[in-house]
Amino acid sequence: MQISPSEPVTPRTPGTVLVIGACGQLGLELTAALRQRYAPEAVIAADVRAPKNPEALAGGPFELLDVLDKARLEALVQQYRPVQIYNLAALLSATAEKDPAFAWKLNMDGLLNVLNVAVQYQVPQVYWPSSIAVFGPDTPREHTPQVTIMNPNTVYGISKLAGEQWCEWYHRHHGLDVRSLRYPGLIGYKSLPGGGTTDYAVDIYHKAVAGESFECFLQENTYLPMMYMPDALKATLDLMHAPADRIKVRTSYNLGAMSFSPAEIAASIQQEIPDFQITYKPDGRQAIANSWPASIDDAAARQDWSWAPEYDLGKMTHDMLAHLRELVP
Ligand code: AKB
Repeated sequence: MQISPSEPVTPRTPGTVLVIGACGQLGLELTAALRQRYAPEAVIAADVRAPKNPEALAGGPFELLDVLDKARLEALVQQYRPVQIYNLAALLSATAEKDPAFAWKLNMDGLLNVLNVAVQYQVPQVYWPSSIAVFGPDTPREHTPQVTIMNPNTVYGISKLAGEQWCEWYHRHHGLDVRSLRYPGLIGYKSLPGGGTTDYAVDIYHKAVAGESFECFLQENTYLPMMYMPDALKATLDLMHAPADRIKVRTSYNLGAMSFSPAEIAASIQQEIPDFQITYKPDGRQAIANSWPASIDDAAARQDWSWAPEYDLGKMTHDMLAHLRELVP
């Protein structure tokens, strides 16, 4: 693949950052965290649609961008000269199974467009999220190692595994400083996920605070790796700010925090809301969950750039419920 850097390269505005997929669950919160860290106007939020709640991204610039539209992506990179691009645009696991062709196109071509434009315009750093979905039914389920048998059996997982290999390839062949994390299920109160298998662990808190019972689409004993959003934001920013010589993994780092089942998250909610009830009605997402790890070994991240999570299930539940109660009086 031939990619030639464009000439001449104009000077960059220091600190300009482009976040693609800024209206998604992670995008909204990462954009806010980056705007807190840098000047708000230096963080360009971009998405294929404007945010449903305009307040959510009101602190800085917003640009419409379909990551599949190469010309528009290039124009924005020429205009803003970002020093970092975060490409978060993707279809998640459950949605991807319903539209495999589009999921592959968005998840793969979107990443390649970003990697190519970053090489062409000498963008110093790229971030791209991978997922526990890169693992499959042949993978050891407990304390899944960084390097192990993978064989994902979902479209989302296949696209994430291929994407990881592309990131490594661009680093090796073009010297691109592209970094990545294999996120577990992410849980936050500020934004809703969409189309994932781990999403039940967000919805359950909303139902609990609304005084409703929750029907879970996974069986009560299905353990999955999970993480509270503040830890995910900290991990992402710590990874991106670590010195390059500390980044030994150029595919994607395993990242762990906690692991629980639907029965355990329900019990932790019942500590604070004793009347809360959960019922179980597994659907097609059960098969996806069964193919994923139950817990993650993230020793490489801990060793290379000092990763350490702050939240366990009890601490997360307490914080989630407190914040959601403020939002839903
Ligand atoms: C999903 O459930 O699809 C995502 C993921 C684990 O990557 N939350």
